Amino acid sequence: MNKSAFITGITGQDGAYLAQLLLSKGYKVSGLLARRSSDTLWRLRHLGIGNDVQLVDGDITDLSSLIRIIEQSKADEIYNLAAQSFVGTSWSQPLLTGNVTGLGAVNVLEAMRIVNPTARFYQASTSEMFGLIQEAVQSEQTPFYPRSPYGAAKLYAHWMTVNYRESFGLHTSSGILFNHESPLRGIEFVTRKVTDAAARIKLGLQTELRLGNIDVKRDWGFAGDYVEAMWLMLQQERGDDFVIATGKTTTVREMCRIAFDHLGLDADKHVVIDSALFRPAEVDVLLGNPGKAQQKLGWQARTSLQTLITTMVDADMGRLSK
Ligand code: NAP
Ligand code: G4F
Repeated sequence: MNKSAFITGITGQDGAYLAQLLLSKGYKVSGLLARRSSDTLWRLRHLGIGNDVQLVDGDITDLSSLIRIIEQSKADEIYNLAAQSFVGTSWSQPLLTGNVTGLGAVNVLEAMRIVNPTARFYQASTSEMFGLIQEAVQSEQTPFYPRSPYGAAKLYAHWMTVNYRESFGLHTSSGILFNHESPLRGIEFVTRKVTDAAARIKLGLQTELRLGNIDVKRDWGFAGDYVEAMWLMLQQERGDDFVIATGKTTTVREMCRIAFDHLGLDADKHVVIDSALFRPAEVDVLLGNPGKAQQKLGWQARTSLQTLITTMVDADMGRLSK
């Protein structure tokens, strides 16, 4: 019999790629659809899977809807990707972020424990939990030091995932994923903001790009590679925690240069530093060690930053030229 999976956050970047991957493996895929006034199904349509997944109304902050949905779905695998995932917004909406990103994960864990305890659970943890880094290269052993309400909410969800594994013997795994991007990335995140702006400047639709701190460094990979790691974690005999990263780090400044160069533009002529876009506390550098994932899951990142960013620029050029 085919396996079934339930994804919270299915309308987001990772949810769409994960749904596509699971469908390609023959899974029956359902996902949580939080009611919104604007169109949130564009990513699933973009991947051509809008009609292949079953969407169920509910909200991650509503335990009763999750109990009903998880009971009905009888899923073998539950992926919790739903979150208020934009770090910048977490300072202006700390309580919402705590509710959705932190407590929301525990709602899913609790619903699973009550009505489907044999399912396997994936939690979308994050390198933001390392925050003010305590080691130059971050691994599963590196102590956490979150620097934003988002990072703190994710850390709570992370420890609850570990706690449900140790307290109740549930098969729960936590993927500590470093930044991953794609043409389906939300426009508020810096890579997509840059690739969209470079395309607009090339097409004469705008002249400048306003950014905050461009000296920060991130370990950026491709979302399509990273959802494979999520799936691999749930195929292991036991739940565990894994860092998922490329092992390379690059400044925002250099990432901009790649995007602008690709279109024959000079980033220095268009980027304007805007102090209003600096964050109250910054995560200056992230660099992950994916050694455990490579050894135990056989996973490694396949897409270079150059390929990732130029693909995103091309996708934005295509969208805007239409
Ligand atoms: P994303 O594009 O922002 O997607 C977030 C998803 O959560 C969307 O489907 C959104 O629904 C849903 N959501 C938000 N509030 C909800 C609520 N109250 N109830 C139900 N659903 C809700 O994020 P992503 O980049 O795909 O990331 C997926 C997960 O991985 C997130 O938890 C993120 O924090 C985490 N993560 C991401 C990265 C990264 O670099 N991308 C790295 C580490 C960890 P709508 O579409 O309706 O808004
Ligand atoms: O693209 P960002 O907004 O991503 P950030 O804050 O690293 O968070 C992303 O990755 C996390 C994993 O580490 C996820 F957990 C999280 O959900 C999200 O997907 O910003 C990257 C860096 C930051 O240091 C930011 O200060 O870029 C800097 N930056 C400089 N100017 C900017 C801008 N970021 C944004 N969004 N917009 C700017 O104008």
